Amino acid sequence: MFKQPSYIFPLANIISVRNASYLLLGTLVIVCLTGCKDGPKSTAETSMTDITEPIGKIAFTSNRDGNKEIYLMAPDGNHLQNISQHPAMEYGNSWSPNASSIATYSNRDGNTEIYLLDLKGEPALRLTNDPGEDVLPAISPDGKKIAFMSNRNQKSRSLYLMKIDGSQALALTNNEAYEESPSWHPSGKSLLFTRQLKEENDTTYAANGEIFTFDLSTKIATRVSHKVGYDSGAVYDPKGEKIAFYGPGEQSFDIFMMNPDGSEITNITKDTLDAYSPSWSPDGQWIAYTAGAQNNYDIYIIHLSTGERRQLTKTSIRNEHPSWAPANK
Ligand SMILES: [Ca+2]
Ligand SMILES: [Ca+2]
Ligand SMILES: [Ca+2]
Repeated sequence: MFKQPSYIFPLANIISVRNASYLLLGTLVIVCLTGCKDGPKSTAETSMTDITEPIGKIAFTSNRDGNKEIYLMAPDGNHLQNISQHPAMEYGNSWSPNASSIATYSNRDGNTEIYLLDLKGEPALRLTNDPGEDVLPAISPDGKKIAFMSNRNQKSRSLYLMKIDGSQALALTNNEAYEESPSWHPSGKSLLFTRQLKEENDTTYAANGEIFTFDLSTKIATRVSHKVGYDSGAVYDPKGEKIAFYGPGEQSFDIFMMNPDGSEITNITKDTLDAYSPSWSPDGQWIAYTAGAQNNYDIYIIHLSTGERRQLTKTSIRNEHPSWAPANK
């Protein structure tokens, strides 16, 4: 059955006014109604559109060669490439917006510093030079700045910002709370990060992690999540409409979704494996994450609307901290 398009009713009104130019338009519409025989799609055609196959590259950290390195792979697990190739530890990764480089941190020069790894083979560029632990870089959406965590203030880890060349580092937060996991809003105007809220009577190591935003214009940190246990790893979807994060679920750590105001928290993995470190695909349809137990972690992707999961790495070591490359790279 051909479903009548709604514009057939305005067309009837247009003809009744006998306006010549409108009649011409009406004729064109009628030609299309009779000549453009698209018709309804068959069931087979529509079911093929349920899943958009993932594209691009995923960077992740793995110790498969004996020390932690940054690897790239296709979102089907193929085309593995070691891009750090250094006997020291490299961990975590953040893509530049044009996908020409990846920021990571490494202890190759002693204490941890932040480096830019060039994907065309130029030597790694050291960006920080401070006796403190400088970790977890996140490149801004415009590629001009890097947010990171550091204990250079002699306190616990705090949130810092510097230019992409490592200059003009400044503290955004400065308190005794342990903070980690910075990531950017797609507008570049604010950040997400985790703050550990230690209650006075809480003797556990992990305590309560909660998701905060940091507004770069007002310099104000605002708590977003209210959830029992250590919640962290928060990342906006490419449109800034949802936040994915990890935290304790019913049986294990799971990947969760919530609105940017912290409402409507939903568990999207809900299984017995511990899941961490979500990263959105550029089209917002998939989330890459790491999952496993007891030093055996692998990279998975999950399709959000169908719940389909795929395991991309299959090793007995640690594969972690996936980061999906920006669109079309
Ligand atoms: Ca290494
Ligand atoms: Ca350092
Ligand atoms: Ca919490």
